[in-house]
Amino acid sequence: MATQEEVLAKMRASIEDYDKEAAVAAAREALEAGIDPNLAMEEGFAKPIRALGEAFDRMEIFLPQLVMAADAMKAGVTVLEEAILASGSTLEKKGVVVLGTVEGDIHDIGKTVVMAMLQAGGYEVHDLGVEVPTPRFIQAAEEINANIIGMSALLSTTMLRQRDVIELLCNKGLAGRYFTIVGGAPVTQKWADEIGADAYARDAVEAVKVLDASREKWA
Ligand code: B1M
Repeated sequence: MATQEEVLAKMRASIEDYDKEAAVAAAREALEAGIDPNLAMEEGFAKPIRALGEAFDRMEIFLPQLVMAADAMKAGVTVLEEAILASGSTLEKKGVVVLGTVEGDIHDIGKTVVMAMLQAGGYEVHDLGVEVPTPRFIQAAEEINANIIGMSALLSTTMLRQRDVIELLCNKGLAGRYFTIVGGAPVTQKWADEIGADAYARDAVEAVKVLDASREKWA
């Protein structure tokens, strides 16, 4: 059987080669080898896609290549996601979350990972998808009687929409009604503090920890 490092190398290569089938096969191999799906997600998929993002930045690769790499990653993530979800299937419901990528932003891989981790951690998550209009976060939270509004943003331009949602909550007299959590590559604790978000998480694992530590706010 291949070693952990060999399997992770196959996962990385599948993203670098923009190869969906190889990504799915390598993700399955990682699970069969007993590799922690969170470790596989970070080391096998997230690292190479970020490296390709930097290569795109330096104009060493073009957008279609980045899209193909992201497609390969999404296919592989689906396999890992199932395993992460299965690991949390018997947990109690700790809170109800509406989660989405903010208006004008189509990045959904990180949000999908956050959703899987929250579900595995015992949260009921309603995925609003990408490019979610600002009022939709609040409307959805009202409709399903959620406790938490989660907003993902990957662009320094669209992170401003996180602030819009929080401002709209205040304008509607709903400040404090929902616990707000923000994240995404350009988002920082400083930004979360500045816009009055209740919490910030650097990654999906931290999102679960942060919400777990704040449960008395809605329980
Ligand atoms: Co885009 N993109 N992209 N992109 N892309 C970035 C974000 C960028 C940094 C790349 C770069 O230039 N180096 C750059 C943004 C620059 C900036 O604003 N600072 C960028 C750009 C510019 C763009 C376009 C504008 C490019 C163009 O058209 N010229 C365009 C945007 C279109 C739009 O949204 N309107 C665009 C498009 C795309 C693709 C379609 C090619 C593809 C997305 C495919 C998809 O999502 N279906 C793509 C990708 C893949 C990336 C990079 C390379 C990787 C993102 C990713 O999936 N990471 C990215 C570079 C980077 O991030 N360094 C980049 C893996 C994922 C697991 O991590 O999403 O960070 P991440 O999520 C993490 C944490 O951030 C956190 O937990 C997650 C899991 O650990 N987290 C949360 C995320 N959301 C959270 C919410 C929480 C808590 C934690 O609470 C609610």
